[in-house]
Amino acid sequence: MNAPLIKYRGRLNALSPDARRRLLDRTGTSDIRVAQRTADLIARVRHQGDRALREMAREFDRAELQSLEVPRSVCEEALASLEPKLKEALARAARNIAKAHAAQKPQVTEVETEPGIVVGRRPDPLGRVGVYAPGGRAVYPSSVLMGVVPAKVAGVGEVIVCSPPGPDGKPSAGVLAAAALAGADRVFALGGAGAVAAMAYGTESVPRVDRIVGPGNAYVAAAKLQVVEAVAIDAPAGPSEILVVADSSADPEAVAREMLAQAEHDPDACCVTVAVGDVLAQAVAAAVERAAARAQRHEIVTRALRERGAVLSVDSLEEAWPFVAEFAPEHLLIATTSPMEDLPKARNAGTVFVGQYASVAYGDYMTGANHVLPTAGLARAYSGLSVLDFYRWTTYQRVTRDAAARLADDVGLLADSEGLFAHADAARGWRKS
Ligand code: HSO
Ligand code: ZN
Repeated sequence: MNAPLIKYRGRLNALSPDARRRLLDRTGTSDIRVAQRTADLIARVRHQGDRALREMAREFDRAELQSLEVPRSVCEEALASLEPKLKEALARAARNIAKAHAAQKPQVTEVETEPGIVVGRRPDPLGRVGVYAPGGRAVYPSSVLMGVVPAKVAGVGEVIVCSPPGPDGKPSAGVLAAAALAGADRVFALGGAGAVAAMAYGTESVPRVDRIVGPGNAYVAAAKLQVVEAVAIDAPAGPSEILVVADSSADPEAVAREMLAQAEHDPDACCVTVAVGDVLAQAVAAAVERAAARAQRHEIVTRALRERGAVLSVDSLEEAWPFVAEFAPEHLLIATTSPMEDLPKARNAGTVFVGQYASVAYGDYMTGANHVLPTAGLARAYSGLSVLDFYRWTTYQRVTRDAAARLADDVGLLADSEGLFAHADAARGWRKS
């Protein structure tokens, strides 16, 4: 007992190589039994379809499902029964998400690479998308909006939502209400690996989708990785993370609030502050300790901070940016004197909160940015969910008669050099003699 509340303290540069490695390595423990059980569940759904899904609902959710699909009227009722102020807040969030994502819509591009040769690329909305919404501790109607609204903005043909049922056979009312508000086309009372398998391969009741998005528990994450032969997925998302970069302009209490906000998501959440100067670091650590002591989700918060919390100091901001890039946080909050000047220096963050007034909570719910983001350092290469995830691209090329004649000889030469003589023939077919 009496382990310090914040696991890593002191100077960033003084962290032992081992501590630094542990702080940076947030990849999940890939449990072989989870992978095996997930594979069994997927196989059951592939072979027995709806029957397997009903059995799994009985087994895992203690739900007796009449129909796997939740009628539209039930979702509409859930929306209508929301407390009016809450409903208005959810609608405001949906509007902002729609606005922000509409601005991201991609365009057709065409370029003439040589006279008479045009190469084009056209975005096509996906035909059908599945949005997974977890049950249990992480029932987040806001996440339903983050998946469904951008898909609808992109013009996806059909958006389905899967979320595990409670014992009454229905997903949580908040999830149903958000699905109705966001304009989901169909909702299914399905959870876990079974839901992922159903969306990947299709069953009698559940249509196969082209891409599955949305976070889930370890089984959902494992299942998504196991069905990639059949369906596209989004970037794997694990426990929440925040990295705050703060200088003397930052309010330590505000920094502590941000640390607590992401810590309360998950005992495996990773919350880190890099502060300029020891005095600020001390003040932030003290504020985090006070806030943790009175946190409502005390158990989760303290476990997260004890396991992975960090408040580290640097001599100057310049020292912080290489660490930011290496850490590649899901959320980065830049609480500095000139946050807009610092923004370009911040690399590899899932999403950035510019200036201390930009609380991560605002982005989690309301600014319009997406909160489905890469974690565990995957922000090095992956981006947060956006409207682009709901398109595929078709490239095309157009060649005039004259341009064909100009291509014939060089393409023939390249084809000959690869021993592909029919290619060479096809190329030379339009030669002008
Ligand atoms: N911060 C979470 C998203 C969320 N926050 C949902 C509140 N509700 C993503 O890491
Ligand atoms: Zn959050």
